[in-house]
Amino acid sequence: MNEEEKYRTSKFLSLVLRHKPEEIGLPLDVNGWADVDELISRCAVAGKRFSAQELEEIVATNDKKRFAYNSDKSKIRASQGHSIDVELQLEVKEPPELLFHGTVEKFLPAIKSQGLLKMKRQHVHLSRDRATAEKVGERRGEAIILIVRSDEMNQDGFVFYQSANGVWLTDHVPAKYIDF
Ligand code: HQG
Repeated sequence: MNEEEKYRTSKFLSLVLRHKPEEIGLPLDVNGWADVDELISRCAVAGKRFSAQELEEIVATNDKKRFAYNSDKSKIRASQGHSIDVELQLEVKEPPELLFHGTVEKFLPAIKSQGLLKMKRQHVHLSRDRATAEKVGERRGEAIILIVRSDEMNQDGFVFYQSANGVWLTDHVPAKYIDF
């Protein structure tokens, strides 16, 4: 499998493991896990063919470590980013003093009045460094970086989680904790 094929397969895996498992009739359990053999066979029926070994390579080399196996590698799930309702059983974790969020200009008026909302996903996504937030924002145009005073939020009782691949997650960031 070349880099382009790996990239396209990883995009497809994000689609079925985070957003639309029904597109290929893939059952996910309440914690978001799919059976690896079933994933491979259902993807093949949908015209996306890859072997168990190729899947392992995609999981291992994915730039953001988006997917994770269970201990015996019989199951796989996305580590974060879901729009479907899954219980990832994330551990509550104390955040660093500041976290970053990359967005674009057109969302600023709404963010200034409502704060950061989770929109279609299950959490608001925050990055631990500015460079990562730049990449997130650039998906939509010229990135605007917002600085979130996460330690202050935490002291005020807001809960933070960190996904298996290092993304910081929370339910809502009120505007008063954001430096624009
Ligand atoms: C914006 C990718 C209006 C928010 C990335 C963002 C990340 C508001 C968009 C992960 C708003 C939601 C998540 C408000 C927030 N009014 N707009 N009140 N509050 N927004 O894609 O953080 O490559 O759901 O600024 O790298 O951009 O898929 O969230 O622009 O880690 O693994 O609404 O997705 O990861 O967009 O990105 P998203 P996000 P993957």
